[in-house]
Amino acid sequence: MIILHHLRISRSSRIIWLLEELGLDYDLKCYDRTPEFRAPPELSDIHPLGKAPTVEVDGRVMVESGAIIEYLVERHGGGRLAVPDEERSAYLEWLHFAEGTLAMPLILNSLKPMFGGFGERLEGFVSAEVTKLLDYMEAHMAGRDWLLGGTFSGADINMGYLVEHMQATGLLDSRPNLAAYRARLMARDGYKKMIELGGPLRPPAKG
Ligand SMILES: N[C@@H](CCC(=O)N[C@@H](CS)C(=O)NCC(=O)O)C(=O)O
Repeated sequence: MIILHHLRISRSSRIIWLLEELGLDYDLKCYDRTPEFRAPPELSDIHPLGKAPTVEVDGRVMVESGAIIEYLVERHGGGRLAVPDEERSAYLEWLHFAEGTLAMPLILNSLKPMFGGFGERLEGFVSAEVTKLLDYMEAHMAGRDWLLGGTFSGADINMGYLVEHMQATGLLDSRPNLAAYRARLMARDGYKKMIELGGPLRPPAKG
């Protein structure tokens, strides 16, 4: 049995979505964030990093969303979300772009209020980087439904969580292709199930 350790309001929601799209049985264990918005100590009992997602599968404890998505699709997907050979290199590129390049500046940018803003040099670095990456994605999504074009894949699931950070920080207001992509992601049954089982992807906006 696959066990998913899910931290509420976090990236691990992605793996709920993936497991639902793959139609797999799994055991979902949910954890709440601490008042400091960190993972609780119990997650460190499962894996020393104490991060989410953490998945127990095939006798191993696995971390890193991109690796988990790649492994579950290939070993347990039974053909679901399989990517045609000719799209494989683009698939791997987008799957790993999400966490390898995009996540760090994007999430830093959305956590900025939590830190009371950044100094001038960090602010300049993060905002220039976020603008470059999102403009690149906006141009890529022109005329495409999904990251690979017509094929919905695990790369879209990895990206979906980050698209929510884009939305929450107003970055989609001037990027219609990415805004339409978000609407397509949200219309999927697996996305809806993810929210139903795992809760929201972002903390509620302060009124
Ligand atoms: N690159 C990793 C990042 C994992 C990660 O940083 N997860 C966050 C949740 S969004 C976490 O566990 N934060 C809680 C903490 O570090 O205390 C992945 O994609 O799985």
